Amino acid sequence: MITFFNPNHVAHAGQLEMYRGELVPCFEVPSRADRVLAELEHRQLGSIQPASLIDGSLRSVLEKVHSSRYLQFLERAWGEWIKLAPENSERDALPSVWSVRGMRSDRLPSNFAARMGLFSFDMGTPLTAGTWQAAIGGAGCALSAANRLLAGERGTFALTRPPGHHAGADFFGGYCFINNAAVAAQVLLDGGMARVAILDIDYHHGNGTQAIFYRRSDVMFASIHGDPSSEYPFFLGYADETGEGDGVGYNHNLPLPKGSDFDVWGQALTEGLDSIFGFKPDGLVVSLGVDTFIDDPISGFRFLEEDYLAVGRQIANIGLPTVFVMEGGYALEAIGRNVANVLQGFDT
Ligand code: SP5
Ligand code: ZN
Repeated sequence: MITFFNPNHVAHAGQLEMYRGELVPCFEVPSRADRVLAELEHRQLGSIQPASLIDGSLRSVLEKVHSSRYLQFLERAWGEWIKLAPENSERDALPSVWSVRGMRSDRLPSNFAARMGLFSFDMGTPLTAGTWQAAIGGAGCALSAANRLLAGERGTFALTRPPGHHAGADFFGGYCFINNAAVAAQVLLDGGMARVAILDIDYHHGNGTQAIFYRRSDVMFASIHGDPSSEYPFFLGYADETGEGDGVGYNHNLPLPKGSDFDVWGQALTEGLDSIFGFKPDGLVVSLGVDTFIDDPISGFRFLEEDYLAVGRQIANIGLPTVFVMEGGYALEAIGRNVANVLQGFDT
């Protein structure tokens, strides 16, 4: 397993997120990636290299996954935020107003708060001084990992944060800004693969990834996650979402009740991998969240550490070149071992 890590991840370090009417410390912290990196080094699971940050092809793939006006907003947002008031440089930006059904989203407001709301869907995702640098570094990481797969590698890992699977073509949320898994999939397609599957095993439904590919037949999205009726992100991820237009039949949601353990989850994985196998893809992108862990502070599945070895083995069994992309996982003490177990299971 070759790991590409995002050397700029630490530039994104949010302070507070909204939870039950109060601002609480962010769960998505820099030490997550550092702990995974340390464990991979400790186990010597393969070469580890920083993803190169300057790559001319990055912008063109970003434009295929995200809208231009969203990318432009993200790149300039911090500068606009601190121009509003000098003391803003001390605190992160959070949205507080949104466009919902019956309101307009075609007009781009001049007001900064209005644009924060237009391009987001929750109040748990602070935008910080270094968010753009870190998020772009993550996209570069996904690009490098996908390119190495195209060069013939069997498995690669994009180790980055902030995560990506909740970010859609033109919105951030769920701690995500740029959809790294979508970037990896698009790079594989642009590099000559005819079909690519994305398997999302984060606890939370990958609403952003689903939305990006919902009307496309070249990318199948399959996801196992907490039932959105009770679990974040709530408004997408049901089993009856099967795709639209050209994309009909290429979206497969497998929601499971909060509290599910690895026995029931493993059966869903078999089902998801079966539909991916039937799609006959040339490559696989795995949105690798380990917030399915029993001790995760914000999630509800009951995985044990050794279960992640089985996850890696089962994914390896379908025999596809695979890019793993880091998503969630907030049990800091175990995050390194859980991620390393998936990659080690895949390699054995
Ligand atoms: C990538 C990813 O895993 N994003 C998850 C975003 C979840 N945001 C909502 C968090 C709600 C916090 N709930 C705290 C429950 C404490 N018992
Ligand atoms: Zn998650």
